[in-house]
Amino acid sequence: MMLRSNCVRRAALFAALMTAMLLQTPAEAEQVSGWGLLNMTQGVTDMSRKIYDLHMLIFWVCVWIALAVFGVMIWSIVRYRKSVGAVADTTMVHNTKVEIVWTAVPVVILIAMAVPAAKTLVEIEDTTRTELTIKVTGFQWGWNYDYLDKGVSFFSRLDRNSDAARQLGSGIDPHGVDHYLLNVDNPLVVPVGVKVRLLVTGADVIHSWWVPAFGVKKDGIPGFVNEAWFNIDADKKGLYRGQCAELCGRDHGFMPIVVDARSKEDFDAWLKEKAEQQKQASAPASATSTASAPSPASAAPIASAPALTTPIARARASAPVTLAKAETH
Ligand SMILES: [Cu+2]
Repeated sequence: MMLRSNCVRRAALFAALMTAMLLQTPAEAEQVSGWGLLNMTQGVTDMSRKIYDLHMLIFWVCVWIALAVFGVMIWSIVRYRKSVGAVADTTMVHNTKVEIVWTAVPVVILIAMAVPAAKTLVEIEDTTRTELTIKVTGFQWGWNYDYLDKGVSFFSRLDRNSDAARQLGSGIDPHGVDHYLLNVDNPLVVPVGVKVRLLVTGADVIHSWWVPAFGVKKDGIPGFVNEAWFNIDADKKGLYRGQCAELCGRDHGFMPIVVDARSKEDFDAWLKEKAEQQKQASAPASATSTASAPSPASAAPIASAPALTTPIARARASAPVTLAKAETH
């Protein structure tokens, strides 16, 4: 009887502590140094912040359940040990009330967690009202980006400096390479403040397009088209980095993702220029003689040779382009 009343008192104390800690978490959630580095990023989209908040909510629920269960367990083991003459309280064995309580409480906790989780999942899957659609195709080992109905398509692969440094016996110190293994030749360019829809697929094996700052990680599976979307905060222009998140073969670790988020105006200008370049490049051979000349970072280095049909072949023939733009986030 005494054990039961003690348990109830301590359970109430833990519940009060849980509530207090849950209220404290938003301040801690903003940490971006020290222990905060171990946590997932809050990202630069409304959705990524919602995912982060959900993650923190579930995290603290789990932490406090663990503390309550292990706390009561350890305290009971020490307080009621045989060496101090404790006698087992058998009133709780096969006790119907207790059975009901410890079945109902976890069910209530699970339902309480399922509600915000389902709400967030539904939002993640809501690809309606998008303004721009980009088809993302994973290749061994790189990404092809198609701006649907915009006449722009290009291949994005590991930048040449990283590629050179990673070769066995290259003699190049990776520490001296800017964003070693995290840079690409042609970043995906998108506008900020616009809901962008991605159609993600794979051309050979399963890949996964993952950019943590957007809260997007979507598998690219051959024969399937998966949807994802993001809407970058209007004031969060800059470069965002990601990687393939599905073990896809030998060079899986060498197919990074770089997204160049620009203002709507800059993006429109870039898209127009890129479309024009690619239109010229795909014109009859006589008209393409100038298209393969070294191009600036924003220019289209692909499709200069009509005979190169696969994205990889086109990418290999393209001029190296290095990201010169400073990161702004
Ligand atoms: Cu991959």
